[in-house]
Amino acid sequence: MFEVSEKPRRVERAFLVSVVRHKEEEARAVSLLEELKELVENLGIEVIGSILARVRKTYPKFLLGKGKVQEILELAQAADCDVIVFDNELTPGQQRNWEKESKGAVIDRHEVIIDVFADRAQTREAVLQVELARLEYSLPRLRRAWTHLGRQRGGGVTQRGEGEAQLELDQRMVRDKIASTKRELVQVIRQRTVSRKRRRRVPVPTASIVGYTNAGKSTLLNKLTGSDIYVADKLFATLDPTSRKMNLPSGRGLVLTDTVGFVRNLPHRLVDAFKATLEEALVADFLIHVVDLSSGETVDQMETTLEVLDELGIVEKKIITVFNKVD
Ligand SMILES: Nc1nc2c(ncn2[C@@H]2O[C@H](COP(=O)(O)OP(=O)(O)OP(=O)(O)O)[C@@H](O)[C@H]2O)c(=O)[nH]1
Ligand SMILES: [Mg+2]
Repeated sequence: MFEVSEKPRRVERAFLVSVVRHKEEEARAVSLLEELKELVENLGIEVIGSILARVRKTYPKFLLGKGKVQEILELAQAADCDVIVFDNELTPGQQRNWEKESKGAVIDRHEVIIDVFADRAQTREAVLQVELARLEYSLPRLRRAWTHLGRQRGGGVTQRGEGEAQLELDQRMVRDKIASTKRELVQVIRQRTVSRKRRRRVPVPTASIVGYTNAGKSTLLNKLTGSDIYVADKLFATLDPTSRKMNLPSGRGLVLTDTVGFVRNLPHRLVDAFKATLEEALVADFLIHVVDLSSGETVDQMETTLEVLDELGIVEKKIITVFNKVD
């Protein structure tokens, strides 16, 4: 019997890969790769090298053609890396093929983001939400040599025959675990909703602070309300919504809620998982969108935030945009 939430075996040296097919995507890919580096380093993994692979077409087996695959494997080997991280999304099959070929761990941006969230999760609700996202991510990937689930079987590629039966067993266990996690989440969310409703009985207007990760949302909340919630120069410092009351110059009160930040190519299952948390934003009277003017990616980051809000069904809410980091 194994523990589903077991921590991944420590990998320490990463080689990053970004695949671009069109010249016009290149600038964005470079900045995404920079962001991926930050995310990976946030996990305590050193980034040793990276490559922006420019290709004319992609292939189903490895995403890249044979030549490029060899080139990347040689580079990663020469740098003595124990994990290859793709900025592009890999299908479960591609991931498996890469791991077979490299005999090491191969992960993608989504897995990195889920791991960062897992690292940060503090409350029971956040822990459960991340757990759910991780389980759903792992379900089609149970055959991997390096899954979070597979490693305690020795880390070897699952043998066929016996492996197939094991796979079915694993899938059933993961499905059961998904179901029980969902049930527990419903309970936790119900409790939070009750306390929110209680708060709402007092007719104080509410606003949610939303925006790209590291934009300065928590800093703004602290400044406005004189609180000292956690602020840090790292991605996803905040995962849980925190509400604080402030007094407006007019003498009226306003309840402000800090929310989880967004990031480009945020895995859909994480958006799904955090929907409940972001509901705080859904029920607010208006939103405060904090934008980091110093990032060099301001427009892209603004668009990402608006897209995620759209995905959450928040379309007709008044938004006050705050341009931050003007210094
Ligand atoms: N230079 C400068 N830095 C700022 C400003 N506002 C916030 N910061 C810094 O930006 C970093 C991120 O701030 P946070 O308030 O944690 O950002 P956040 O949007 O809550 O980030 P997440 O919770 O990680 O999504 C911290 O190091 C802050 O000190 C600003 O106006 N100017
Ligand atoms: Mg924050």
